[in-house]
Amino acid sequence: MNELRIGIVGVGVMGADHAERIARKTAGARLVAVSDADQARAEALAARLSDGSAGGKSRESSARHAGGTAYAETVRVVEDPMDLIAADDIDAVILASPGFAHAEQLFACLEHAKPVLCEKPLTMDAASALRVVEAEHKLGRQLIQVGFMRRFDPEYSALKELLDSGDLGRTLLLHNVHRNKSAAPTFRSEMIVRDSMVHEVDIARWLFGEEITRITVHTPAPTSLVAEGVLDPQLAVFEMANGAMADVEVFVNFQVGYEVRCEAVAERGSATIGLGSGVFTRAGARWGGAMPADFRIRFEQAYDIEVQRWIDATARGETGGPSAWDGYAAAAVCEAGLESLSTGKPVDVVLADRAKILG
Ligand code: ISE
Repeated sequence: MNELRIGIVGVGVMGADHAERIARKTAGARLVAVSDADQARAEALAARLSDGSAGGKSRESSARHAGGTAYAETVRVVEDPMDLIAADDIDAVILASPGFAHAEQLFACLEHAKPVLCEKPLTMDAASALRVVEAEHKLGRQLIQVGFMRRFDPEYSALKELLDSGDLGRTLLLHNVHRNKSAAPTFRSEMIVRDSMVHEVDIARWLFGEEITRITVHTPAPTSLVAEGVLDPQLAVFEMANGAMADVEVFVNFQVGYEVRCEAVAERGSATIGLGSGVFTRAGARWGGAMPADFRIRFEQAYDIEVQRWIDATARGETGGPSAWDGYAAAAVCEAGLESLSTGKPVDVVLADRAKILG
């Protein structure tokens, strides 16, 4: 089986992380091209991964490709992301561009029948996300996987398995905590919903196997360590279609480190993940361990598993994982969440009829 030839659109934090992952860790794929609005950033990454310093994987099978800027032996820079998506020597695409660029790029992937791993959010609003779902459905084959990587995290997977086993009875509640050490000053209140809370939106839908029907976003007095007007932390409550509930504290300027916890409360017990499975020490009248600095460290394994499974499935001509519908449903919940953020009131989630759309 030939290696899957991958192109990455957007090589900021996540795109660069995936590029390194494909260069160093995954099997069965190689990075062929990258594209970024910041050409210099794309060039620096391509040069770094092309000059043999990537380490780990053998570059022997890599060929020099025509077109684009010539970069050492392997990775080329393509100025226009549409050209990268259309290129004959790209079998599959990772979209890690800003969310506002996703809709157009996803339509291009569908047009060229390119399997695509799309970082969240699928698109910026529910209406455009639904158009993506419909366009993919018309093709009659799943090509889009959304980057809700927590589903691949061993702790979340074990929790899901436990809840699905029924050993604890019916799941009644989820309590979630999602804290980042710090966020850029440009990370406004809306982004806390759309970029951060969206993970708990997906996790609640996935763990319960139910849609979210209503969301309320509360905004306690903000920390003094953020710019004027940024509502951080936020406390949200999701109401599930079956009557269960989930709450989440999202606090993106926690100062200490990265912390993601989830406790599921069921009829006959509870289960908690994210307590920090690293080395715990007891010394000098203190006990504890280190906290990861950010999500790339905490969820490194989840990203590795996510991308490797995507490569393997794509090589088999399949796509699995979180679907465009999951991306659309999350977008619809976030849209209602943004309304609740501004009004402080509960907002019903408007979701298209899945059976009507997907048959
Ligand atoms: C970021 O985009 C992520 O996806 C992280 O998992 C999340 O913790 C962070 O708040 C987001 O900004």
